[in-house]
Amino acid sequence: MSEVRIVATAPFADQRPGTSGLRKKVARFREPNYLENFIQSIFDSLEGFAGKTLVVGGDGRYYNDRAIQVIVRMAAANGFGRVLVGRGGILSTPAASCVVRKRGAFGAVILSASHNPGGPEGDFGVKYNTGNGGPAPEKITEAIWRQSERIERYKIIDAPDVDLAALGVTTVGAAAVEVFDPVADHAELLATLFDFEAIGRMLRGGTFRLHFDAMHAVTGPYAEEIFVRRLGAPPASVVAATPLTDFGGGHPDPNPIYAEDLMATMFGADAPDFGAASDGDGDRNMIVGRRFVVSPSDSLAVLAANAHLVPGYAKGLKGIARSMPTSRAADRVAESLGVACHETPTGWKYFGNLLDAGLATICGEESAGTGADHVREKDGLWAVLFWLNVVAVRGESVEQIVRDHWRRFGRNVYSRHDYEGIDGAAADALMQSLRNSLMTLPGQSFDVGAGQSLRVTAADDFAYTDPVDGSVTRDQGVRIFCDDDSRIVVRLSGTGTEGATLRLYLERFEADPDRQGGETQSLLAPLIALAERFVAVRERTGRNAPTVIT
Ligand code: VG1
Ligand code: CO
Repeated sequence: MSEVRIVATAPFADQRPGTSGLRKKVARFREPNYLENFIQSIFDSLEGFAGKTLVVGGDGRYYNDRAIQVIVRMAAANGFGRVLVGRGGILSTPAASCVVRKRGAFGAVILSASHNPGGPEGDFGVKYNTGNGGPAPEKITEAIWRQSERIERYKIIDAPDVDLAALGVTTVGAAAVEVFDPVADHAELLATLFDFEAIGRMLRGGTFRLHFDAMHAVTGPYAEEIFVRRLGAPPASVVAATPLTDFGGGHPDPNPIYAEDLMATMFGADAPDFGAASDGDGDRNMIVGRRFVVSPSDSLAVLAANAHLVPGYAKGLKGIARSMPTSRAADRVAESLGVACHETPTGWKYFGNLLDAGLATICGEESAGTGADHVREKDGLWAVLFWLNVVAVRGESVEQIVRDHWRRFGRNVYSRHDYEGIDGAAADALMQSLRNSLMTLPGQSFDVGAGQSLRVTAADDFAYTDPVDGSVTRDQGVRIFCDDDSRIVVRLSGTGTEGATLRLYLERFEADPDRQGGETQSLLAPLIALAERFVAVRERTGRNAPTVIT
């Protein structure tokens, strides 16, 4: 039997996980020992996995296959008894979460940089999920980082590559390595939650047309199985369905800028009825009606308000949870349902405890992530099926459903402005100066043009106390509230690999149905002007306009 080899190594100074795992350029990950160090640091931060099962898979991006071979050999060397690998190395993030739960695995290593571009010049990423199927909580990610700073050796077994193309079990050292179908378990789970009869009738009926764009990322095989094979939609309903190592050169981030093909189709002549896309690792979703983009924050609220129409949620919701920058549209729904709406820092890892404790059923983020307690990750196809289920039952268009929601609950007009790739030092200085000004803002009134003024009622840096384990997370983004119930949020991204990305989140409530139909950026213009005054993006970064507006 092959021997465990102990390899001497030295720490890398940049292995602290961000919002969702460790993300770096592929070139960095390919440096000798870089991947090995991080994987060993994960294993060294965990206890009690001897003989247990580890799930491994990724979004199919460049270096996925090589990294999997290394991780399998390291898992075996470190004493895992069984390693489950998705065929072809493919496993969407929600499917990984599903498999961990279904097979009672100890945890999962998911290889993805999610919405970041891929290819030899692109990004790569590694995240660790625990036995509940969810992203490792901060306690663990910080332990991994500390371990990475003092690592001296890693363990690996020399063994031939596992054939990832063939289903079946082989052995590496003392571990059984099982290559399994990455799609089946997840598709089966989703089928238990939604009315596949009603959705299937709609998709096969010949009048309603679905257009799902997998953006050459991981969801293609899942979408084909679910929409085409199980629900009977015409094969042409799913496009860009083959996962490519560089996502076809695209940016697998489903928003109106990067999902340009989807936008062109949904805003073109003879547009389909329903458009959707997902991201690199299949956990995000974008919903587009005919010539109508649904804001992700609205999407969360609409799904919660219509959950009673969906079999898996007909008995009611235990609660709703949203990340802090996500609009408060969901809070209004929670209030009308008589359940709590929890507000967490950005990143899915904060939802795990709430879901495990039964404090929330549905969760969402403004970055186009929605999901529920069927897994412990956001789930792109879950959201698309949920929407299709609601459309099938209500027999209304996406646009009608959203406009009706606004009339009923009011509209939380919402937008995010991203400034990507700005200078890191300038970004830090901007945040520091903003934080320094927080104490002085409340009570001040500001002229925002057109004879209007806004008064700041409160300003802080968001901190979160987990209601389940009491852990406290600070400095999660600056919030500025105004007297018309509007809000400005500013934070730096924790998923980028080059420079800094500044995210500016703008939200204003509009109760008047006659004014709800306006264009988002014009409705937010006074708030945008105010934000520029506080944040001074132009002056501090030299940028005149955001790179991405969602
Ligand atoms: C972004 C989003 C956040 C999301 C995270 C991971 O983080 O804002 O809502 O949870 O990406 O999503 P940040 O720190 O860049 O703002 V995914 O689908 O890229 O794993
Ligand atoms: Co993702």
